[in-house]
Amino acid sequence: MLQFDTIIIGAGISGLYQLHKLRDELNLKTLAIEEGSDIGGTWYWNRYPGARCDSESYTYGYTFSEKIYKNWTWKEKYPKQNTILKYLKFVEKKLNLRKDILFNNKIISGKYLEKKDLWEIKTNKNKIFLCKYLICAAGSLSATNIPNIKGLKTFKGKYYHTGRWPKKKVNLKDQIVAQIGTGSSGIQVAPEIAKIVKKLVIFQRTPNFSIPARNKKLTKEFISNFKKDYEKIKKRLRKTPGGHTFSFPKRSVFDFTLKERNKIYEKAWRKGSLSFRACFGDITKSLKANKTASKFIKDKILNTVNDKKIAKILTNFDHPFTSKRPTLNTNYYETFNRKNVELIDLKTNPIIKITKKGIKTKNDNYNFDKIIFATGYDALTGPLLSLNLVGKKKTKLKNFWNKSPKTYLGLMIPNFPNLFVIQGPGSPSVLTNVPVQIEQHVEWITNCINFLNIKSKKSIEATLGSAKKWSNEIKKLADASLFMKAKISWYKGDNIPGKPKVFIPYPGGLPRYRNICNKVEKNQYKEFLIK
Ligand code: N01
Repeated sequence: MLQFDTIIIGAGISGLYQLHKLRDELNLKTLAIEEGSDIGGTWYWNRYPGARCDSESYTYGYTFSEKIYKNWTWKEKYPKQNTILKYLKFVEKKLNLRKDILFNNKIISGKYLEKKDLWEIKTNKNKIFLCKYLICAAGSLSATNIPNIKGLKTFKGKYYHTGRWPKKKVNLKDQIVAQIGTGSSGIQVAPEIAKIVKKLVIFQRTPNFSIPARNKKLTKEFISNFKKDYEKIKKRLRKTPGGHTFSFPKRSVFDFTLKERNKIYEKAWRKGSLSFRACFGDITKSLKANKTASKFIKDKILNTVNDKKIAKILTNFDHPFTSKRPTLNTNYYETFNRKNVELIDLKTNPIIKITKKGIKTKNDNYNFDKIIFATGYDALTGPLLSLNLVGKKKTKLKNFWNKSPKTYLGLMIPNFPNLFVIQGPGSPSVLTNVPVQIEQHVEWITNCINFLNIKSKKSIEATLGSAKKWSNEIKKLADASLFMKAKISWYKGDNIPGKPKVFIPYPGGLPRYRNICNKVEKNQYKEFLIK
């Protein structure tokens, strides 16, 4: 049985950087195990038509190496899925990581051997490994959710989930296609495939707020400036709550007249970016202020979509803007002006079942060649639970988390010593520009393992007390935010039947979170149980 100092689960953005840090800086015998046949994580699996990142390219990537930052050239404002994959391959090559990655192996179980202070993990290819430290870098949005709709197995056509899109080209030309789900993924897929399919029927449960992306080619001057500004950008990304270059101004919606306010919204709308939510400091904090942004967006949609009935369904919002993940789009609303696109409001016309030939709703019966599930993920906890982890005293993670995920800092779990989680529940993760949070996590974990090794320690474990305090801190912050005003939100587990209904990520912003983690590190991990 092969033994390693550390095993990393996943070879996406986090797994690759973690492998580099542990192998090249701490000289640890390290292996990354990846389910896919190549690196990339999210960007390996999400090959659906239109897949693109919502963070601006020059802010989306590693900043730990000036050389890597400056030697890669982003050419578009928002990078395409395969561009990000190329970027990650470029980084992987520079750091020579591939030789320490085992591909095509999915972890099916992990057991902590208390007497040996080792993790024993098994893969679906019957490989068994031992390691002292196990690091879960499996992503926050990798456990796909295909809703359990009656009859799916009887469907004679093909169906796909956006997050597990096949490598082989999916032929959609002249096909009659159903798309279920209108979140970030669905909003990107629809305009792309509407151009090639014979007919596209979009099933919407809840309308989402979406801002135009206004993607464009970057000018030579812009490219040269962001490379020159490397240090400045790196610092900036660490200072803002979301790890983007924009932060929230002090100015309130109510410091301005309606005309002035709309001018500010209009400018941001024309620019196109997630920074629309930062037009004013109170949009994400006060319902009254938020309503002005929601109304602005609603009016824009009503003015774009020709059919008034469809426009109404698309703007029948049941949650404040930003209480769910805001999305960016390229011609999403314009897509509903096409003759080959239909919108079904699942609120009034729900799906009864999937049939051999298509989908039966309360009012209609549809035939489809293909069904696309853009139905999201069992976010944050799903990837960890799928590993079937068993910690100290035979504690199963599934049981330990049956009422809520319990972590300290989102980084470690009581009863699961020497298991570190990157981007896990209880960390800012999905509320941030992800690579910025990933770098912070990887660097914290590396420093912690280095500390333990220098001090010749056997194990580190989060205490139940600190996990409890951390959950309370998350609850307090979430309760004071607009996030809890969303009726169905994957941030609080509403999208998965049976999932505990608690706010999952840490909503206090990256700088505050980073400070807490830094203090813990400076304090030599006193809050943890170290043996
Ligand atoms: O998933 P989602 P996603 N019956 O959960 C609907 C990141 N991301 O893959 O709103 C019918 O947001 C569900 O309806 P409702 C980003 O962080 C980033 O789109 O729950 N419908 C919703 O419309 C994002 O937030 C990028 O009522 C059902 C949709 O399916 C996260 O990934 C691109 C249903 C799911 O939306 C997830 O985005 C893509 C059911 N049973 C993703 N169950 C970029 O950076 C769910 N739905 C561009």
